[in-house]
Amino acid sequence: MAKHPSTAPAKSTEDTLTNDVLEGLKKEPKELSPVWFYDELGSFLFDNICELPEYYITRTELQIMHGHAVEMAHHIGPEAAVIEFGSGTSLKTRLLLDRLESPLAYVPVDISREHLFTAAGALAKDYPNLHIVPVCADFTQSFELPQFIRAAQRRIVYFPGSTLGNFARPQARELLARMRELVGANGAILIGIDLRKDPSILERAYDDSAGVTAEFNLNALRHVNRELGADFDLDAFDHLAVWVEDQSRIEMHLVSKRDQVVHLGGEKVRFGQGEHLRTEYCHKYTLESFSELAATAGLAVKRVWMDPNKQFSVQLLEPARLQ
Ligand code: AVJ
Repeated sequence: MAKHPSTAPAKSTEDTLTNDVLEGLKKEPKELSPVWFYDELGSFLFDNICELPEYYITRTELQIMHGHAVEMAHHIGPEAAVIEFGSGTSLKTRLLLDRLESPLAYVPVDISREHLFTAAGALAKDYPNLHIVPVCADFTQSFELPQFIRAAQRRIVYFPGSTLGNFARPQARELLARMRELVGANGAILIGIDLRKDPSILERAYDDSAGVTAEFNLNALRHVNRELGADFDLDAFDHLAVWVEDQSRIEMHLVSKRDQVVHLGGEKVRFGQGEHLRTEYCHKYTLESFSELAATAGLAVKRVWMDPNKQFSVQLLEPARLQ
């Protein structure tokens, strides 16, 4: 019988991942990277989050794309190569591609080969004239573009979803700077940025009444258990979403319900009752604070599109001209 190729990470990769996770668990407060949310179940839960009445983000960004993608496309111009950070299964990407004038290529960049090829395959079917060039890479590290993409009229990075909000300021700046380098002097970045608003709206968006976000948060532990052989007890943690005013961000935490010991990679990790494990940052910007951040990465805000209630923004950034 044919053996299925293993989807488990190679031993050395697993050791690296285990060390990364252990390093976070030794911090004060304890931390776990949000990448652990996204296994198959996590991606499914996230899709469900996007449909929740409290989670305004996806719906609002789509509304902005529906209303303004024509204008965005006009600013971008013809024969652009669109490089998306993350793989575009989403409607947002299609709204942009549909409005662009003879786009040259679409380059989704994703660390998950599976996501990448599913997304690329679906788009290839609907856009037979578009060069679709998937790149399997971790976009938080530098990576190479295929040579012919470098030759396009204009290179554009598309980074929807307010995913930049997951990064602390120094990492966000680094990521923006890398995008600027990737698109070059006449390129541009089209990025979705969630805006500051009443904290009670934000806390509800990250702690919905149906409990989907709680399940999504806990799933990070399930994922670590399966992938790295840990023994987190999912029933022994509570979901928490808190607004941290001085950092202008929502933080998702898991709070230990009791004193407990978790085993991982031959080590014991102790949790006290009420101890917090931080699993995600979701920074919320004002137009001013985001434009300041962009400036530190050598980028200028050229255009901002918002919904009528100014809940969310899609912003066009270009390399700032040196004086
Ligand atoms: C996918 C990073 C945009 O920060 O709103 C949703 C992830 N976390 N609910 C966000 C998320 C909890 C989401 N991003």
